[in-house]
Amino acid sequence: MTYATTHSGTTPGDFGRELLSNLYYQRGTTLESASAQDAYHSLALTVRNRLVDRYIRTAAAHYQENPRFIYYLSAEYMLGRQLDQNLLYSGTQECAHSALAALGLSGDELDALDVEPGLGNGGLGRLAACLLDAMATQDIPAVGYGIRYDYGIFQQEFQDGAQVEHPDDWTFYGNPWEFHASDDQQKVGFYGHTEALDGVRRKWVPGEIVLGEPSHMLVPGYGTTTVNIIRLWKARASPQSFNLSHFGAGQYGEAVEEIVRSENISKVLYPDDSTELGRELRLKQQHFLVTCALRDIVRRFRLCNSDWDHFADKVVIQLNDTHPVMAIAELMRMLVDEEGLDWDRAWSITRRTFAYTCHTLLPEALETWPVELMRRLLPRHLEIIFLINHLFLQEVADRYPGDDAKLRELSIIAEGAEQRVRMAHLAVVGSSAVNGVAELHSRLLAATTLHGFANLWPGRFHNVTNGVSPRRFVRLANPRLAELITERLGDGGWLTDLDQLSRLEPAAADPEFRRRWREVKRLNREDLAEQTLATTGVVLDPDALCDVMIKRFHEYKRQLLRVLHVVTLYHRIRRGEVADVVPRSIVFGGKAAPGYYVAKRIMKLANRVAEVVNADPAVSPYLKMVFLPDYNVSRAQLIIPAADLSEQISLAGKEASGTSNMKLALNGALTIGTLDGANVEIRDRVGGENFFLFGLDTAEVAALRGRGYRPRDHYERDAELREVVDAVAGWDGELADDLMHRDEYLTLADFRAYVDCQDRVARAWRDPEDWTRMSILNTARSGFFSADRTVRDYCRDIWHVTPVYVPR
Ligand code: 8GP
Repeated sequence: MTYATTHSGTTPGDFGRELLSNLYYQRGTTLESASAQDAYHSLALTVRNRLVDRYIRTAAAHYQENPRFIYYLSAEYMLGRQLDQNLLYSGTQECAHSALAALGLSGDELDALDVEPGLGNGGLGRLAACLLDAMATQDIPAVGYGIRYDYGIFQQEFQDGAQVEHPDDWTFYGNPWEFHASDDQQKVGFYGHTEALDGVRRKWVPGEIVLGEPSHMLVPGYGTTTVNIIRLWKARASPQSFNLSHFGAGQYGEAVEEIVRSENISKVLYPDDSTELGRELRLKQQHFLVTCALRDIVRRFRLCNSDWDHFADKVVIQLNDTHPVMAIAELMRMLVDEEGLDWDRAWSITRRTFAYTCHTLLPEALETWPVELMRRLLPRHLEIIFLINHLFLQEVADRYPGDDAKLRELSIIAEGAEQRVRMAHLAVVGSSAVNGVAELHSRLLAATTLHGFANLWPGRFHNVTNGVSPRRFVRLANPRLAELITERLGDGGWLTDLDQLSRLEPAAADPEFRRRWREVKRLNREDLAEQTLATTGVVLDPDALCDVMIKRFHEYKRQLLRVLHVVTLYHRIRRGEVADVVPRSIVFGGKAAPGYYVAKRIMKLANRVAEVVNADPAVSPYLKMVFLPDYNVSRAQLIIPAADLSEQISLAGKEASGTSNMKLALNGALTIGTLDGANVEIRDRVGGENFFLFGLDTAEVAALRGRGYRPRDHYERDAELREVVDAVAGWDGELADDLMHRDEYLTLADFRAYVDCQDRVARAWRDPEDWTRMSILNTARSGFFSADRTVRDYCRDIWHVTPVYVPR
């Protein structure tokens, strides 16, 4: 198999010698006495070295060219495992394989030691990783900025069906992919007070200083020389923080108190914000990230530039949701207070520099911070935000004279019992571009959530439909499919030009190709069955329809609707009504936020139903259900290639985009879904006849709510639904009660359409030739959902950057 890669010329002999040298000089050992960790770290370093050459050349080319850079600021990145990626991207997969064999090392054993970085949580974090991958692949000069969390989101385990969270100490044995730069620290202030300087300028005197210590990981492009970086910041206390006299007095806790307080800032991703202290910690994290990132961006700008008026020509700062939005106030503070620019000039630079991506439509997901908390923690930033708001509201008043309601609607400060800073409003006011992440989402944002702003500045609003990395989610996740596609299309060029997949369309009519396609799916289902058995003890039938729902647990995503359908099938099978039943493996994956009580109940219900279904000998030949714990990128890479059916069943108008829908369609799964998020665009592209559509659309949802939704009516009207809800009541009365009386996400309203649609799925599955044809067409028509296209859209509409080619 040959794929376009940039590195050539390494022989297994060279590779093996370098590995031994790394073992000797970096781990201080020899092959005879090396532990598995020694061997893994040496392998990782050998691969990493291949990328370092390219990184140095990339940095040199960027220095020479002085291009416009994209600085991507994100609270999370779900990078996925690095070893398989970096072997592929450095073109050393095969020679590493031979070298390891020659040294008597097991590649699989070492691969198992490669730990997925715990820097991300969900869709927004994985999107950030896909975009970094695509930017490097498209030769776009870019740096990702994030926090180097000590503990990732959490490791999920089930006890008695309930989610139990364990700390994810992802760097316990060290992280060979990371370069530390402990001499390049930044100082980050908190608390304190402000003092008058001249005019609007003021001096902030922080009450506490924490150090930000950077490290970076390499982000290689595929099929090109470019290697970008992601720079991560870890909070450190100054060496003086250790209290020697307390320690001497045996007060060991007090001795390290200050260190612990400082270093808690980068301890965990999304600390629980149900307490006052938790909320303060989250705001601290946000300020910590943006301060470190901005100082670094300014340092980089100054390497080749001196005039602030060129800043926005050289710097684009993309805000990934609202978590990094404090950067707007911090840049203003740096420019006005520290650099002495006048306000208007600083504001013009700031506004031209930032762009903001919104990832939600749920009003409750739009962050706001209490003014009082901000006043205490970041007094100068609050003053700046008030001034930005004051000037902005003058603009609004000029545009809508006498319209106080408009001022209240758009103000960055929400009034009420407690004043709060609306971060999304600050983001829109302080950016030159705002985008949603799918066509429907962008349209709804402009029509509802950010309606007033879209009227004020229509030109500022864009859509950039999300995309996924075909390297990660086809080539690495599904090598069998990648090989089959490559065989048909001629070479690996499709991996960087995914529209080429359309050339597979004629193959859908070729019986031999369909047979091979089915064979790949079947082998992938066998792999999944093997792993499922090993991790959960549940036996899956590799010939059964593999029906997957993989995503964060959230009520709006409606995992509960999925469970209701499983119970429906269970009842039918028990009654012997199997006309519309085909053998299925129901696969769930996903975590719930630790404090999200209802999501956790739904999860527990799913596990309970799985137990009942799997234990019933009359049912299990038709139905198996498994909840794979600890869903992450690695699990996604296992599940997606095996999937036949992709469950995208959120209530219309709630899912911003979804990206597992894209990954699954790209791997030949058919979607059962509502007209929500990017499902709409997937269906437009793959064709309505190759997509199982059901349910209310956004207009119907609004109309139903307008009439007054009464879930109980559905219960009373539909005997099968009644039976299902009654069964749920037996397992979890609270959930059943909520469904009957509130049902915020219209689960009962969509139940019948969903179940009928699932019956259509079963009938379609009975015709393997036609199913395979549809599956191939889903892949062939999903080229649009490449993250490369997403990056090209950002470049064209928002960033206005061009690639910088790095010589080989
Ligand atoms: C997600 C959206 O829910 C999903 O529809 C979209 O595909 C994805 O972002 C990428 O655009 N949003 C989040 O992950 C999110 O809001 N996370 C919150 C924890 C911040």
